[in-house]
Amino acid sequence: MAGSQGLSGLAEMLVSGAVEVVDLTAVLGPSTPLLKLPPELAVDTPKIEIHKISEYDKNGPWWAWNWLKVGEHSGTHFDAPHHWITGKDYPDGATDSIPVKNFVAPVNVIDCSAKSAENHDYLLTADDVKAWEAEHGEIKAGEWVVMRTDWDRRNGSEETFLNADETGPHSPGPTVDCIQYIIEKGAIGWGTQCIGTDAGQAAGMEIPFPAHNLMHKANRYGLASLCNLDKLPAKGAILIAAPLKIEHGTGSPIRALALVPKS
Ligand code: 23J
Ligand code: MN
Repeated sequence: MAGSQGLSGLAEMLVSGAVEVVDLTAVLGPSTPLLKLPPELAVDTPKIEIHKISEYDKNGPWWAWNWLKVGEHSGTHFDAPHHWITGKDYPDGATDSIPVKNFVAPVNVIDCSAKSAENHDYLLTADDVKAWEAEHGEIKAGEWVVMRTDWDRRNGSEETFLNADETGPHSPGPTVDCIQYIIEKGAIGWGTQCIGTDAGQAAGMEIPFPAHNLMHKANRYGLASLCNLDKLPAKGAILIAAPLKIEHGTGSPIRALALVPKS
């Protein structure tokens, strides 16, 4: 069978290192930057807490363990369709009902790092994506599209990561027509290296938060706070991004990984 032959090839390449596993995940802890919403509009996700139960002491002499307080949309995380009002009714749109097949898929990496360094409000358009396809090849149904901005280099502090001033947060993201285009192409999801899948200024777009509104309306997914996209090829890597199976969950922190052929 073609499938088993391909998989034995992959097994060999994983063991030999011909295929590398790249970590696309930020450390999750009390200093993880979190989204700040306008207080008149919404309540924010709480700060992450890690509480020790025991560490080889009177509370547990031979073992160490912790309990966590963590919002679903914290750090490197997955957005399920159920997260947004436009996607709320899909029977397979929550963390415990999404088909697991969708957690392993090819990934297209669009490098916007230079433009995002120059303009913190840089927006990727449908025409930009088409130009990228002309150079690197078509985006196919069932594949992820992720926006490389190298924003993970700002992840050390909430201030640099959110990049807010009196006019609000400033971080790159997609336009409405960009998201409409990748949905047309059959993309399984849209990912970014910023705090959320939408640009910092996305609340003011003609469709507010288009990555959330339109992707989830189409029963598709989002990934936020991805790291190390500079280590991936434009095409050819496999993304593994599986949320915790939270009961009727809207998303979850993930350990995002990429399988990358060594060049
Ligand atoms: C809630 C409200 C607005 C946004 C978000 C969450 C996210 O970015 C998220 O983490 O899904 S923009
Ligand atoms: Mn989210």
